[in-house]
This record gives sequence, C-alpha cells and structure tokens, in this order.
Amino acid sequence: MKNLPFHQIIAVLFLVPVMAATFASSVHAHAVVIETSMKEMPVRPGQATEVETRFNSAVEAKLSRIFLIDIGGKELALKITAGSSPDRLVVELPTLPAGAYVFQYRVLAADGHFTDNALRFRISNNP
Ligand SMILES: [Cu+2]
Repeated sequence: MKNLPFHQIIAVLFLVPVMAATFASSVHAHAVVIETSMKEMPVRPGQATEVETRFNSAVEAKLSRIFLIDIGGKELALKITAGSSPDRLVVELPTLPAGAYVFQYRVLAADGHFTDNALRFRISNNP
C-alpha cells in the first residue's frame, strides 16, 4: 500500500470489519442438503436416473447449479428441475459406471442466499 491519505486509511479500517460481518452473516445454514432419494433408491451403474434432493429451505431451481464430479476430478453440469415441493430439486444423472462421485451443489435459497454443498456418494455394483 502506498502512502494513503489519513481519511482513506480510516475508511479502510472501518470497511474491513463491515465486510467481514457481511460475509459472516451470509454463511448461515440456508439451503443445506437434508436428504436425497439415493437413500431409498441407490443409483445403479449403467442406468440413467433422477435424484431428488431435499434442502432445509425453499430453493430456486432455475438459479441453482449442480455438478457431478468423478474420481478423476472431471466436472459435469447436471440438468435440474423443481422437485415435488419447494424445498426439493430433481437432478438428472446420465448413465455412469460404478465408482465414487460427488454432487457439488450451488443452490439459491428463497431468501436470496447461495449455499454450497458437497455430497459424496457411491455407485455400487452390489445392490
Ligand atoms: Cu439465507
């Protein structure tokens, strides 16, 4: 930082805590994954399917993103539609081989906050 005028230094000293407080208040737990349909209906290898995810608040399907990440780190954007209630999203899964995967969610809650969730799951050959 070069020699800032005194009033700019004061402005920075005030702004940093304000920004920190704003950031902290946006990290509350909205649109957190509560459950998915995979518990009842595990994804089978070689079979395209849909997975429904329930969150702890209403979510906006059109402004939410879900990526599938495989063990090699490859990302695939998945198609999302609204679920059977406002707190649910349905994601389309393509045909996949058995293995370890991650759903990477970036979900917009009804109150305007984005929340990131990562959910690990396995596609297993054994039922
Ligand atoms: Cu919120």
